[in-house]
Amino acid sequence: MTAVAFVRGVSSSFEQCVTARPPDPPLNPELAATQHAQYVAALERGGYQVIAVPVDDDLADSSFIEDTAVVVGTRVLITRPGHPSRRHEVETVAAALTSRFPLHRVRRPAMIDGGDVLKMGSSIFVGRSDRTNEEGILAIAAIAEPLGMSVTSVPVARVLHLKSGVSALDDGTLLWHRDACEREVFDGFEVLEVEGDDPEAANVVRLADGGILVAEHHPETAALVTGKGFTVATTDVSEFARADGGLTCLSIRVR
Ligand code: CIR
Repeated sequence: MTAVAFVRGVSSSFEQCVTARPPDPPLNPELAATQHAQYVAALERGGYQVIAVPVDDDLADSSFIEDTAVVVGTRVLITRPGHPSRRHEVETVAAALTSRFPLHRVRRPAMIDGGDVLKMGSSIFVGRSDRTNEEGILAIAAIAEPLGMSVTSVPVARVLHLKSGVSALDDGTLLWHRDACEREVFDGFEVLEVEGDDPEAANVVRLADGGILVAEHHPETAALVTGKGFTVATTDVSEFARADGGLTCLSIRVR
């Protein structure tokens, strides 16, 4: 099967993104759009067929498409994002996915952001965070467990999403920053600790060709991942980082 990545271009209202702290200087939609195009090119070089979901200029955060849908095996769960301002993002994404996947829906009071969902082979770790609640985690379990996958709820308190500080290099190896969650959650997996003060340094994208895409502003991560024998590509996503997003947030990947 061809590996596919769904992306959504940058809204002209990008400077209104939800952020923990007001960005200074304000977010720059033009710079973000340039970086987004480079990110898409990096996905394509890494073997993904990229499918663009239509841009919506009223939805500031909509380029963080990962939060709107979770792919579990052959099924897709359309989320109910944890931040109310982001709930309208899902319909256009659902319309783009519906011809390819059976879609499942999450009902109130469940909330899920895809940024909280980390897949490692048949193990799925889901952050219980400000954006994802227990009902949301149960909704993922309801579609994953019948497929033979396990779902583990992971308390997340110091970062926005679980994957703000953890991500997979392959099905058995992950990058982890101490602010994301307890390390013991991943007993049985090889855990590479990312040091330093920025948990997002542990957020990387697995490319379809087995390479790893790393944010250009985290050269220490690139060195760590290269040292483990992975081929590393880099791209500049600094403007998205200022909007509290990482590399994974900008696509929904199906490998
Ligand atoms: C938000 O706060 O929802 C956005 N500004 C950032 C979302 C980042 N998404 C992700 O980590 N999956």
